Amino acid sequence: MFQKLPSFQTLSHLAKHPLDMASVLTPERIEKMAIRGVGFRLLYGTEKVDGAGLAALFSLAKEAHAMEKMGAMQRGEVINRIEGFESENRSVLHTAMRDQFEQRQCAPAASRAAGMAARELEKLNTFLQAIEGKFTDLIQIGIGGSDLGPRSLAVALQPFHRPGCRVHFISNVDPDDANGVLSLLDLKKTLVVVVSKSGTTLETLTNEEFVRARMVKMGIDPKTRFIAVTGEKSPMDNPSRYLASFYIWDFVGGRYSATSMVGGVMLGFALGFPGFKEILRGAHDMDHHALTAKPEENLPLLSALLGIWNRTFLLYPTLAIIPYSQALLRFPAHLQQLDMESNGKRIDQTGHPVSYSTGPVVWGEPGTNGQHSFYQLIHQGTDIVPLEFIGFQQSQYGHDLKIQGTTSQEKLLSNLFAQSLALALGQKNGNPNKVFPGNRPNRILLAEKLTPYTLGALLSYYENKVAFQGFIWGINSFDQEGVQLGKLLANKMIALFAGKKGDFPLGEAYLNIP
Ligand code: G6Q
Repeated sequence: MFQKLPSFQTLSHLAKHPLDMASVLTPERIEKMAIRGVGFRLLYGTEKVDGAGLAALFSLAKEAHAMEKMGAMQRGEVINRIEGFESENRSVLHTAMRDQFEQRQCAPAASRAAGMAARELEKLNTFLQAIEGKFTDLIQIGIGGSDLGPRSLAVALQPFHRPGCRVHFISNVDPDDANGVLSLLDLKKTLVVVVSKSGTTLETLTNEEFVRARMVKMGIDPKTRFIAVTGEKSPMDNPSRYLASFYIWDFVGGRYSATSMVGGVMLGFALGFPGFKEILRGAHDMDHHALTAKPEENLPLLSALLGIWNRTFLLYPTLAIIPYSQALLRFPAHLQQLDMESNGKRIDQTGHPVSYSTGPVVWGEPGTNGQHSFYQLIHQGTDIVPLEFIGFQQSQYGHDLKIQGTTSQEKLLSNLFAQSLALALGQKNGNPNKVFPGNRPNRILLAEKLTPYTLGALLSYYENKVAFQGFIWGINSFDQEGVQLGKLLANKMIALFAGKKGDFPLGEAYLNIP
C-alpha cells in the first residue's frame, strides 16, 4: 500500500540526490523552517530536505490519509488489528485518558472511555485526600509500559514533587533491584502500588510477593499498604488484597498508559492531584493539536514525516533523541519502547511483509554529557545518525549563576545550537582527521520550561508522532507480538530451572525448549 502511494515514487527519486545543507543553510532558511504549537517550536532547517521534498512528504501524508486516521484513532474506531488474521482487535484510546477538559470528544466510544477515566480520576482524588500526610514514600512495582513512561515523568518533574512525598521504582526481577530500593525505606511509612494491566507479568508478580514478604516479616499487614492498578477481571483484580484498586482497560496500550492510572497513582502521590491533572492538560492540548492543526503546522505530523524521510528514503537506521535537560534522563528510554515496540514491524496491516524500512533504532542520553562520549561517531563516523534535540529556555529550579558572562542554562542551550549547526555544516581541513563531513540531519524541539504541562504535551507529541508514522507506513503501531516468543521460552526455562540442582542445564534447554 505505502509503496503504491504516488508520492513514494517522487520521494524515492528525490532521495537519489539529497540536499547539501552547507550550500543552502542561511538565516532565512532557519527562520522559515520552523513551526509552533502548544508552547513548542520545531526548528527543522537543519534537516536534509528542501521545498520539493517537503511538498512530497505532505502529499504522502495526504495520500495515506494520516489526518483521517488520527481522527479515527481519537474517536475510538477499531484500528489495532491485522486484517484477515487473528490479532488484537481493539480501539486505541489513550487520548481519552486526558480528554477531561473543554474539548471532550463526542464520538460514543471515545466519550465512554473518557467517562471511565474520569471515574478513576475521581477515585484517585478521593484516595489521595484520605491518605494525605500518612505516608512519606511510595514504591511503584511494574515493568515495560507499566514502568518506563511513569518513571521517566516522575524523574523529569523532581522539582515539582511535594516535600515528603518520595517515589521509587522496582521493575527488574533481579533481587538486587528490590533490595536496593527496600534498603532505603521505612516500610511503615511506605505505600506500594503494583501496576500490571494483565495482572500476569512474571517480574511484577514476583516483586510484589518479594515486597509483601518483607512487610510481613516486619509485622506490617500488606493490605494496609498495597494498591493495585490492573485490568478489570485480571488475576490481580482482587480488591480484598489491596488498600485500593484502580482500573485500566484494553484500549490503552502499555507503552501509551502513562497518563492513565498506570502513572496516575504514583504521579498523584508525588505531585499532588492538581500536578497530575496538569500533565493530562498538556497531553490533551497536544492531542487536540495533532488532530486539528493543518498538516504544515502540525508538530507531531511534521516530525513523523521527517523521520520517514530519514528512515525509509535516506535509509538512516537509527534516531538519537538528545534532551539538553538533565531532568529528561529517563525519557529516551521511554521513547525507545514507545517507538521501537510500536513501529518495529515487518508486516503491514493486511499481514503482508513490507519491503521498505519502518521504525528506526531509537536511543539517546542527555546533552551535553553525550558530547563527551558518542558524539565522535555522530560527527565523524561512517553511519549517519539523524538527531532530535530537545531544549528549554529556562531551567526548572530557576537558580542559576552567571559565570564568565553567561548562565549555565545559556551555556547548555548554546551547546545544543552549536551541535546542530556543526552537524549540518561540518568543517573543511587539510588534515583528514580533522575533517567533519557535515550534512548530518537534525531538528530541534524547543519550549520555555519543563513543567508538568509541558511534559504532558511532550509525551503526547511523541505518542502522536509514532502513531502518524504507523498510519503512513501502513503498519499496526499498537500490538507487540515480537515480545511474546521470549516470554514463552522464559517460562519454559523457569520450569526447567525449578527441577534442577547445581549448574543450569543450558544444553538440555537448547534441545528441549524451542
Ligand atoms: C507495552 C507492552 C509491555 C507491557 C509490559 C507490562 O506496550 O505491552 O511493555 O507494558 O509487559 O505488562 P503488564 O502491565 O500487563 O504487567
